[in-house]
Amino acid sequence: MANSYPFTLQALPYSYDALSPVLSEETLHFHHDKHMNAYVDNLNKALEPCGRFHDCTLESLLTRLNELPESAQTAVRNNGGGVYNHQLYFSTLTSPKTETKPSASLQSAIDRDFGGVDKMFAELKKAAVGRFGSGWAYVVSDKNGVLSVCSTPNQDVPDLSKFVPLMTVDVWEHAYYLDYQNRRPDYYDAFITLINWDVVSNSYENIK
Ligand code: MN3
Repeated sequence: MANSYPFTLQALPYSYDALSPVLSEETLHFHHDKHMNAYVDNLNKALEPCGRFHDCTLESLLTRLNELPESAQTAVRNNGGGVYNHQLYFSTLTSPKTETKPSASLQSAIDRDFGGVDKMFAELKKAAVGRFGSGWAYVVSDKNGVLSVCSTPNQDVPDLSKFVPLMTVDVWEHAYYLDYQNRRPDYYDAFITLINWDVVSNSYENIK
């Protein structure tokens, strides 16, 4: 998609039934076509009167929120964050039948910083399940390739001037309610089988 105003809804890089049975076709239609689409539309509406910012990338807008007109700041934070988070979320998933694994350098960073993939996923689970209300949990890398887990409320994003988010779990109920109702831990356990390590490894390789 164009990475500046007007933003467009990025198509899913797989079919709507590709993540089934972990996430149903129905969930993907609602989540992508309705929820994510609304963030795109509302981001464009908020930016429409802010001509000076029409060439800015999404990442740049989200790291310079306080430079925007005050009347647009909250809407860009919420909806720009919503677009950023959902792009990351959907683009780093693949069918549970597809076998991918971390690249050698990502694997060694995971071993060094977490003590292995299982421990990384356990820490990410704590952040995802422990997030009160709606929000996100991430595995991020700093600019030196050091990995950590963090979480944000609402549609906030990690500090993009310091961190590159590599993968994320959407813990808004709209992401899982049709398939898991209130069982967020079950959603998490199934969700991590969808991670597309090829995409995640590629974004890690591009940091250094
Ligand atoms: Mn969502």
